[in-house]
Amino acid sequence: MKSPVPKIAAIHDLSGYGRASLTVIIPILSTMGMQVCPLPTAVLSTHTGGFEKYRFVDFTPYMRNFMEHWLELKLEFEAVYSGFLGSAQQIRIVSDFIDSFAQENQIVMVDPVMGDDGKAYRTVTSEMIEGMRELIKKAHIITPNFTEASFLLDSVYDERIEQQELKEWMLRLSDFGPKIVIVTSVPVQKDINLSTVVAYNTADARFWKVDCRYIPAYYPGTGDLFASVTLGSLMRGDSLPIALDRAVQFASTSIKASFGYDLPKRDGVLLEHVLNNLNAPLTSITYEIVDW
Ligand code: PXL
Repeated sequence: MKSPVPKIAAIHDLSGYGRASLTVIIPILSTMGMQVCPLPTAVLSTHTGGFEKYRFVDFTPYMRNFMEHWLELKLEFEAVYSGFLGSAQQIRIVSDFIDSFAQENQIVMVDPVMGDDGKAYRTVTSEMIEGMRELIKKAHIITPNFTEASFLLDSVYDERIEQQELKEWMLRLSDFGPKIVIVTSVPVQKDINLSTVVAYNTADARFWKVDCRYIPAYYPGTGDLFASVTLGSLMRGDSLPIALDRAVQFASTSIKASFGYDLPKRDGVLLEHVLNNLNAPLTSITYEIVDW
């Protein structure tokens, strides 16, 4: 019998402290009614955003073996979702995972985590960027931020990007293959306190955007938070703009719930205070259709 609870294979690292990657993804998608099955890429004592001397175990040597066990068990996943990957080899493993577990009506979401604010993370090499360009060909949905989009396209990161060029970026990203392209942290020229999430759906050739007021605090893990809420919402049957709206509002609520406390940013957002919002109806809809 088919389970009423959809299964999601989540290929991400497990950082024991600090609320990022799996420790954000699992509670969010569980609260939204989905079973998360983690295939860890690495196990860390803490995430790397603000902690020194973190301990790190690379899980690459075990990933294929674990994947083979799941194949032996004939496990089926309604979604495959990958995020931060530590090496070009890991990117190839994710690519093989997607091929091995492909099934009809499955959602493959690749969050090509590689950098932020125009800069690549320390672990990212040009071979990995090339590998990510190959991996996104197999995804249905990609969620790069503005920095990662510039890396994938080999285009210059420029916060003063014009609308026409942004549209071109979205189309060029969709040319890689994904049906839905979502670019986060897109700068808004007229207002430095604003950034926007822009999405393109090839199915109906429509563009959407949701504005996000900038909150002066950087919390690690908010990218994972945004992508997992978007995935959960789409899997529950929400439309793309509603899923984006829910994800932006949840990210904003999470940051506001945390900002009033004098706690280290590296601890992440106080997710436990806001998880229940994921099952509440959206009380205001802020998305816009973009007429380019
Ligand atoms: O996607 C956030 C993330 C994932 N994995 C590790 C991290 C971070 C953010 O700092 O350090 C190990």
